[in-house]
Amino acid sequence: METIRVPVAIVGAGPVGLVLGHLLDAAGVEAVVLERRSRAYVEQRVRAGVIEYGIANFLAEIGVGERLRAKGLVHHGIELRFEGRSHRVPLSELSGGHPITVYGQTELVKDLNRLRLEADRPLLFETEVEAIEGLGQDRPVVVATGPEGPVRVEADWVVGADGAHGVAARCVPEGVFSVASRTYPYAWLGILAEAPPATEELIYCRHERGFALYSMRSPTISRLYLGVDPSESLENWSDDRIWSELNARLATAEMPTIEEGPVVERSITAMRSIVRALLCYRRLVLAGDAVHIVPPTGAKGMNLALAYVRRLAPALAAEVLEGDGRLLDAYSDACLRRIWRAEEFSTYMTQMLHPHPSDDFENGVQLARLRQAVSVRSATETLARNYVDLSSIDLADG
Ligand code: RFL
Ligand code: PHB
Repeated sequence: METIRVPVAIVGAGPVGLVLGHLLDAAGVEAVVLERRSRAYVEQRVRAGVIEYGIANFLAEIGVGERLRAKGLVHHGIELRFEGRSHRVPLSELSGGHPITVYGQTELVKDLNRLRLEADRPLLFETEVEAIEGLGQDRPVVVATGPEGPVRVEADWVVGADGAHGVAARCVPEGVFSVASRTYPYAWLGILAEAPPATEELIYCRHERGFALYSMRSPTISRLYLGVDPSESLENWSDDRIWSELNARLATAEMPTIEEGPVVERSITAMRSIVRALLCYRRLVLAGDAVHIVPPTGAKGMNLALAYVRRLAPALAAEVLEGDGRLLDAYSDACLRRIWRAEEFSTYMTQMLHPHPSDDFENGVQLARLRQAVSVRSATETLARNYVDLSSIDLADG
């Protein structure tokens, strides 16, 4: 059995675990990152596309902005499309000149992996964590299995950055923290297509047939989503059916058809919200999707997680290097405020854009909200500022 002794063990090499590892490294704190999947798998797992203004700057500041700046698509607006008409939300104009960057999570993960491996810092792929033992003691033990057999990591602190289905949160005894959640009656069928985007900016579309989102990854790759019933199965969706449904929902007089191309990836993701009310339990800290899930309509999940990981690194460093736990003590409360703001915005966007087949009241309210969002300046501005950078709006109580 391989035994590793290290101040911090990070479970999960998603964007959160990798950014945290990088920040700890810069602060002089040694960490090991354990990832159950292969490097190739995590570098191809298609997910987020939109990076907030402040997060793009943060990534550049910490040295992972080079390819993001070179290859990321800078967008100054998004479109809301409903009742067959397009309405542009001028994001930059309404948020102090700040754009968003469209850059795939796959690319960011590639950048972060490369950085860590080039710096010769431990990143163990195909190493699945099965349990975290002795959480109440000074040195918890991470029990895992890697390609060569069992691995045991004795750490001062363990960070569960292992996503929505990870093991870390399950190691906390039941009843220690409450979990607030909501399941939405929608799912997204997402495709990646080898087709040049037919539009320069993202289109969020509410159509009587359902939601649609037109996004992209590069000048030659489109990323499109259809709102579908959560019970839908991919088998029912041939390429022809997907394109014809996208066309039916997105078409307008100015854009009668969309550019089609080979579909290279497809998946269905059910929508839900989850908030765990505590981020630290003894010597375990949870971060990212391990703590919260937001529906993807606001493009907030990864942005939210990275926004507070920048707080977690100095808090852990103060604890590990100086035995000063004050920052870590304040960590849960500060993050939870931000998490609830992201839930609020994501819920607002989700509920406004997904029609209900048989609820005329809900549909009427949605359309009234959409009309307000595009015609009342203060409403458009609030949407724009929240979309571009959640932290650009200061709330009275911080
Ligand atoms: P991740 O990315 O899920 O990474 C967790 C990692 O932990 C590993 N793991 C384990 N490793 C070892 N042992 C175990 N027992 C393990 N269990 C799990 C997993 O293999 C994985 O590599 O979580 P992290 O780092 O917290 O990052 C969260 C983000 O991935 C997520 O919030 C975003 O993808 C959400 N999201 C979006 N966020 C945005 O900010 N902007 C967007 O535009 C955006 N679009 C989206 C999205 C998520 C989507 N889906 C598929 C849920 C669009 C979609 C469709
Ligand atoms: C994406 O490009 O994958 C994307 C864009 C906007 C969202 C969610 C996902 O709200």
